Amino acid sequence: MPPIVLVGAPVEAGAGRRGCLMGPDAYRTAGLKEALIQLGHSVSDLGNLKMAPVQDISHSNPVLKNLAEVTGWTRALHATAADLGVKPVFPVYMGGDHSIALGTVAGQASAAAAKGRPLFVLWLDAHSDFHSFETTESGNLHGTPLAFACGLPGFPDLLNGLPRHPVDPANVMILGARSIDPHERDLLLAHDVSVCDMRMIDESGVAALVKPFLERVRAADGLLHVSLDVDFLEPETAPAVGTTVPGGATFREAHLVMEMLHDSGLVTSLDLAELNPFLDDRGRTARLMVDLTGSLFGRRVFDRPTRSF
Ligand code: 6HN
Ligand code: MN
Ligand code: MN
Ligand code: MN
Repeated sequence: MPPIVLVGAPVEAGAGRRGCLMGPDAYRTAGLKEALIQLGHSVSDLGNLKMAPVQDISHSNPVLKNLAEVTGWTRALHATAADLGVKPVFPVYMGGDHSIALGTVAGQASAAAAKGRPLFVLWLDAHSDFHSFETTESGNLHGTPLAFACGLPGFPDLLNGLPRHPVDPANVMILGARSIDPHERDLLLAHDVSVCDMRMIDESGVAALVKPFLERVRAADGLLHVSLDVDFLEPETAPAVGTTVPGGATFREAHLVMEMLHDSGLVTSLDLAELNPFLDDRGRTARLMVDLTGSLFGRRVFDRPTRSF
């Protein structure tokens, strides 16, 4: 496994409530770096990125919130991800609300294009985040990053004239969905995105859903970006998020996904999104997110040499 690079993205401009800007520091306090070192990885922390709000940007939808800040963060994260994506490192983007993925996925996609390899995206979330800037009704731009990643129309020039490298919607899987707005549903159907909702998890289990997706990534020699939104999890298990929806993934379902991702060896970048430490219960959600990241990087319940029974 290449060295891990932690990137702090203290972004809250994309969310409907404040607090996600404390996310990167909560991950540091919860010992993310130390946990990964414990697993034998070499880890560096780039600290928190900075951004300049972009004033000369506008859009016809009057409900959009904090467009100047979100655009500033998108450009900063896009530049960082495009750079890290071509280096022999594994970037972990510590959000920050999910609008960080407007920049991280675009940057990783530009790096994948430079390497001539397709980028796949696994979106672990209660929501599909598949609004364009035209269709969002809340105006909270953390509801838009997956549509932007897939190259949908309806966005202003977030990348300052740099080319967008759209992720093929056929290379995306959303897992854990249980809150999809009507416009998002139309767009998801029109672009044929694979949406595995909670009912599918209930019926077949996460493993049966994740396995064929990973096989497709492997067959295509793809790179895999994982975007983990705290609200993928059941709110009783992970309360520190502003957009809770009941009926989420259990503790074990979430760990199993991470363990399978680790064993696949296919994941090349990760977002940790939507942690709102202001809403946490004695750091328990931050610690859970650190543990889940640990599972993605090789932690096992019981480590032993492989043997047959
Ligand atoms: N997230 N679909 C809702 C909206 O406001 O557009 C919720 C978005 C949630 C975004 O959780 O990252
Ligand atoms: Mn999200
Ligand atoms: Mn969500
Ligand atoms: Mn909405």
